[in-house]
Amino acid sequence: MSYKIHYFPVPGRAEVSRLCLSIGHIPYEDVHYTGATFPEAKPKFPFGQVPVLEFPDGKMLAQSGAIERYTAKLAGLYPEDPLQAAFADQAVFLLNDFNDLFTSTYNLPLEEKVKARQEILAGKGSEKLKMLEKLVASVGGKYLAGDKLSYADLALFVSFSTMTSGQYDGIPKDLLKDYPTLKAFRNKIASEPGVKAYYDRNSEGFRAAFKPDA
Ligand SMILES: N[C@@H](CCC(=O)N[C@@H](CS)C(=O)NCC(=O)O)C(=O)O
Repeated sequence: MSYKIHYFPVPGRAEVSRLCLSIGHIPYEDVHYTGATFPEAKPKFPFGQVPVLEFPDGKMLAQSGAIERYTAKLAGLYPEDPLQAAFADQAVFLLNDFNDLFTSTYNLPLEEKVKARQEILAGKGSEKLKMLEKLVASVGGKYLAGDKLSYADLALFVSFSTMTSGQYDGIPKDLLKDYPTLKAFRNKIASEPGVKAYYDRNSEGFRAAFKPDA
């Protein structure tokens, strides 16, 4: 009996938690859904959405942010020092502000989606990217909270690998060309042994963009 992560077969909102469990050598199983199989499973989840972490005893935890923090704590990837923990959370909440800008674009028809995303990137999106770049530069491009890897580093890595995968209409693969510190940071986290090992095992689909040299 091990943990189960219920989600779709994409990185998305489950990937940071998968990475935490994997880096922490905590056994878990991925349970994947498709558009066709999800509706039948939906009612069994606490809030009708995924990701959901299922415990060996059948208990279920929803909300990606809660699952990330829980799995990070299990794996030693959530700082024990309260201030460092707050700095890790601060980075993740700023990243969420950036990611949330795109939420309203997901279900738009292609042409409108591309236009909306380009407008976001030209405006509020670039403001947030500049802030994220400044934040990463302020820690000397090392780790976001203290002197070791935390779930916040993984969160930035996952978001920027996803965004530069070429799979998001309207978001260019060279999104980070004007943000060299963010780009170097993404590459550095991709090269962390536990992260690299995960993508050596899981390189299907757009996870090719999660490699150090992508
Ligand atoms: N705030 C939630 C949002 C979860 C969410 O939007 N899940 C989507 C997939 S990314 C979902 O389950 N969609 C199917 C549905 O709502 O029926 C979280 O971060 O976990």
